[in-house]
Amino acid sequence: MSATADRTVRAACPHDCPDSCAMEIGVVDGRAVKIRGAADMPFTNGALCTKVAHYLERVYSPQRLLHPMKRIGRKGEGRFERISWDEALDTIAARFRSIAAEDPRAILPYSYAGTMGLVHSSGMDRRFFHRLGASLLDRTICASAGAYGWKATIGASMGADPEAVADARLILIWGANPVVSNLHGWRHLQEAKRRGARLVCIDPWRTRTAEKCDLHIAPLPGSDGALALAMMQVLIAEDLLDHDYIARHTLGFAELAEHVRSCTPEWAAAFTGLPADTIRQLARDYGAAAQDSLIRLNYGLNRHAGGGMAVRNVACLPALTGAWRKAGCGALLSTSGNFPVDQHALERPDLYPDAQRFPPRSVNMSRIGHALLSADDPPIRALYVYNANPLAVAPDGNKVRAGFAREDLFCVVHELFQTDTADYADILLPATSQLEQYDVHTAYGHLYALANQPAIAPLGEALPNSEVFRRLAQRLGFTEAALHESDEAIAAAAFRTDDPRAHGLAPGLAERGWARLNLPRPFVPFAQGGFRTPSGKCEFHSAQLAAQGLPALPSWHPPRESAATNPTLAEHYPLALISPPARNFLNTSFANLPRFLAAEGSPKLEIHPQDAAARGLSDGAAVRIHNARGAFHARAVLTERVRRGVVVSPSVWWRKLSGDGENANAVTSDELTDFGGGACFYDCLVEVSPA
Ligand SMILES: Nc1nc2c(c(=O)[nH]1)N[C@H]1C(S)=C(S)[C@@H](COP(=O)(O)OP(=O)(O)OC[C@H]3O[C@@H](n4cnc5c(=O)[nH]c(N)nc54)[C@H](O)[C@@H]3O)O[C@H]1N2
Ligand SMILES: Nc1nc2c(c(=O)[nH]1)N[C@H]1C(S)=C(S)[C@@H](COP(=O)(O)OP(=O)(O)OC[C@H]3O[C@@H](n4cnc5c(=O)[nH]c(N)nc54)[C@H](O)[C@@H]3O)O[C@H]1N2
Ligand SMILES: [Mo]
Repeated sequence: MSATADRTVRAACPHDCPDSCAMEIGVVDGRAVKIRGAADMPFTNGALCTKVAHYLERVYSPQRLLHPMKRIGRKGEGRFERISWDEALDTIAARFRSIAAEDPRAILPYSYAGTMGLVHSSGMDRRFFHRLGASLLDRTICASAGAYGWKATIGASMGADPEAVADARLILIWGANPVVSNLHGWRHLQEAKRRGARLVCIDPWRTRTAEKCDLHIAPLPGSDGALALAMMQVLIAEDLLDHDYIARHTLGFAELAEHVRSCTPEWAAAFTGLPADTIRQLARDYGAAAQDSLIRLNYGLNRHAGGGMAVRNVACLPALTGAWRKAGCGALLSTSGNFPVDQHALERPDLYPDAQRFPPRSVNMSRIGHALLSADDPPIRALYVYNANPLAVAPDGNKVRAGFAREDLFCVVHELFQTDTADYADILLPATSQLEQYDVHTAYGHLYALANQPAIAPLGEALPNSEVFRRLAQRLGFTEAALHESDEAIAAAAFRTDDPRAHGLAPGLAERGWARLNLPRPFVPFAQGGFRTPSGKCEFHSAQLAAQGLPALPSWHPPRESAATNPTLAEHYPLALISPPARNFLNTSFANLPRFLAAEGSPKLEIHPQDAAARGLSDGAAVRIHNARGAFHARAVLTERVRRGVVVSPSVWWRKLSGDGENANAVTSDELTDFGGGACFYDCLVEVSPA
């Protein structure tokens, strides 16, 4: 580190990103002065992304919340007055105690991945709410549909080794934008390209990633399920198959072949908006690459009504060609299932007090507006938000705002910043940043665990999540030892030490802050089958899905909102809106800091010049994007990066920093996906008008 640093601290990037970087923090006189990617950690490779390279601006931002506060204005107004931690915690404990006396399920925790650390996102917090008997939160806002579709087919969140992909010869980057949202994974994909691999990007939007690929195929949003079915049809009809792999390691091939017989490229053309020849050629190229192909999926294609099935259909492809046989080939969505996390030890669901009297209840986080406004029994009377900014990120934002505005709702928000959600808090608590807390991390885009040592003392009166729950547990008289363990003790129990994959993790984490799972290198998980499904095979036919009343075979589940599948709606709202990650924001994190706001400028809407002309819109014009659920404003960017009929608004903006108090979630729907109860952010028809 720099010559002036007193010491260098090993840290881990806490953010919700596949790359989970190892970091080194240089500290002088108790102040962090330097941050860089760990040079010795192979996946991080000494580099950080454009956001986290400037993480110290976030840590030391003058916008940081530094002491507890209570609301003095109206809900949403954002006016607060400083109080002591004692007053804040006494107030929360008193409210929780009185509500819990009637029915603890009227209390709801709301959290997602502000930090991905196990201690501060699925440790003491979960223990506390389990012990309280609060409603459970179904954490569906990002990946649950795709994860479910993958799991039904492959059995666990496992796939190709991200560090071995340079050996693939054909790479389909499908519903993913690694240049923006998986930068360190992109390095390996680029290496494949340098070695002669052909890269094909499948994305309705011509992203930075698409620009760098050899071919960009732009299907209509939500049509991937049909595209993958048609690819299967061609592979089977033209016998571009690995019969040996299919016979040994798959289940239901005969039914699949029969089932997809009519799913020709001509059939899929109508849904995907792609020429049948393009689809047929893609399938032939994929078949010709045989075992040397990789599909790098991310979650873009899972944010649609049929998102679970779309991922399932794509996940079937490598078993047909036998691509799972080769290192770095097959497919990759998430690596998270490789980590032997001891969820029970971390979360302690057994602490739930009285399941007889109060049968556990789950609330789906993707429908938080609905949940707060409905007359469910019991209604939600108190909400504790941490690691999340639902006012800005949850779908159907007007409903969400109406729910949070309920005068009778007691709302606690624990945050680093006064977010849109914080404005609705009754009690607003200051949270520590990653540099001020201890944690351990898994990853979903590589195979290394990470440890994060605190580099500096907490700023102001900020406290980590775990400490607030320990103090609340104390006040509520919860005496169980699990509610008073240190962060280090929680972390020490995070991995199942009896699992061979965890062998050697602890010393590696302690010595240098990262350690690869004890897996072969390269890790080729399904070379000899061994899928984690009930049959141990890649399940083209899933009895599990059938038992739940879902289609057993890969099927076409159309978008809820599209011109082809909902023409009546499309008469009023003809344009399909997607609102994927902006390069300089991380969900809404970083989206309040001057550097990143300056880089993004203002909310934008990319629209095809012909769609713009039809509406009298010129480049740079202020536009109103609207449907029956709501409206938001942006500047029009006329570009052929989007095809006709599709518009793109890079996200997620803070509502109060966007100019009109709204963002793209003003128009998104809180209907759920086919599998896993996921959010349908990109299944959204709108109209665009001059503002
Ligand atoms: N810079 C940055 N990085 C991030 C994030 C961020 O906000 N900013 N967010 C993090 C998080 S939480 C996540 S979950 C990941 C997300 O990372 P990704 O999964 O890569 O991002 P997505 O929003 O899911 O969208 C990926 C691509 O899918 C495309 N897409 C949208 N609809 C469809 C469709 O129907 N079919 C196909 N084929 N493509 C479609 C979008 O245009 C987009 O380019 O990234 C993480 N990394
Ligand atoms: N329109 C649209 N909406 C989307 C998406 C999209 O692509 N388009 N993407 C969706 C996706 S993939 C996701 S994952 C969600 C993300 O939604 P969220 O997980 O809510 O992500 P953020 O908006 O980054 O908010 C996280 C908050 O946690 C806070 N935080 C960070 N660390 C800590 C900590 O240690 N303690 C506490 N108490 N707080 C902390 C941060 O300051 C930040 O305000 O958004 C979804 N919403
Ligand atoms: Mo996400």
